[in-house]
Amino acid sequence: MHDANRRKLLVGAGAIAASAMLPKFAFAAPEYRLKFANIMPDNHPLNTRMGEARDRILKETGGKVEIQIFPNSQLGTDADMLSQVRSGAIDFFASSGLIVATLVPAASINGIGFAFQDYDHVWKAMDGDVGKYVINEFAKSNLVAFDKMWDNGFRQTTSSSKMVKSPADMAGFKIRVPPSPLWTSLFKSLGAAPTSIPWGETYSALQTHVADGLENPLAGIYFAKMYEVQKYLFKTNHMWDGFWFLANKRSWERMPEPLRAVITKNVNQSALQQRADVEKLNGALTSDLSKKGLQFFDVSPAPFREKLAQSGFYKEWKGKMGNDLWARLEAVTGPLG
Ligand code: X2X
Repeated sequence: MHDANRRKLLVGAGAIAASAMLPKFAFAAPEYRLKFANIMPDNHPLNTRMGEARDRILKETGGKVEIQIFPNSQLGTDADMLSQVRSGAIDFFASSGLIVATLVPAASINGIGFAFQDYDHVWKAMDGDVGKYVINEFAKSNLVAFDKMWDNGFRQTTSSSKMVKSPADMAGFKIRVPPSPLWTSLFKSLGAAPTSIPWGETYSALQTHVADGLENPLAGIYFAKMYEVQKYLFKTNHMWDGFWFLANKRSWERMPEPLRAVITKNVNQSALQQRADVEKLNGALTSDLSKKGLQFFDVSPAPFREKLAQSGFYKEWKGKMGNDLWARLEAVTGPLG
């Protein structure tokens, strides 16, 4: 089917499926109906907290601004939604920094392997000079990035068969990664055989052994039930990733400033609450996931990091990110590589 037709169909189907996610308040017809889409399940904190933001925005604008939420890849893959937000077919899109880096390369910066020790480092960088740099790069592509990133989490490695306790165990490991150059580069540098698969197709790819492994935050593994198709979890903490909340520039700027202020305030408020949710969940989910049958292993990240350094990963990505952005990151993390 022609791409544009397929997209139209998907948008139609999504609108029906998402009707349960429409706001509860009754006002006169809204002046601005805005679409927000993403790949995460509807019970992930990204969507539950955005649901709250949507309700507050509707109320505080007296019904003028109504946001419709399309979760769970209803409108297609991340790549599809990235084109939709660029064309204005949707107004808002929440995307992994690394995935949207296919358009804005600087947005890969948060995914540099083993860069962040903890959340303190993450938010210092992303709410500070690293984030400012990336937001400025988004603006050059006519995307308005909100200044508070949402949390996806620190990523762990899972497998359905193989033990992955050391870099040597990575050799030939068929691991699913999201479609993005940094993810592929990181796992190739570790000696694995990464395969890029959109999130919506990941469960079945693991089920049919198109890939044997996954790397994801605990919340992603939990809400998408990946424990049904994976057996072991290795706490590699190899990367932190979050979601940029992006707006189509034309659609954003056509709204009067006071309405934009209400949206910004409420989306950022929900982002901060969502960060707390995800951090808590990623701590609490270990026992839930164990009960579901996932077996946990603590591994030492240091040898993985050394392997990355030896393979030239840091040198390569410093070159790609440029000295300015790299220095902003190292100002928080200390020297990398
Ligand atoms: O695709 C994934 O693995 C996800 C949802 O965790 C991202 O980080 C984009």
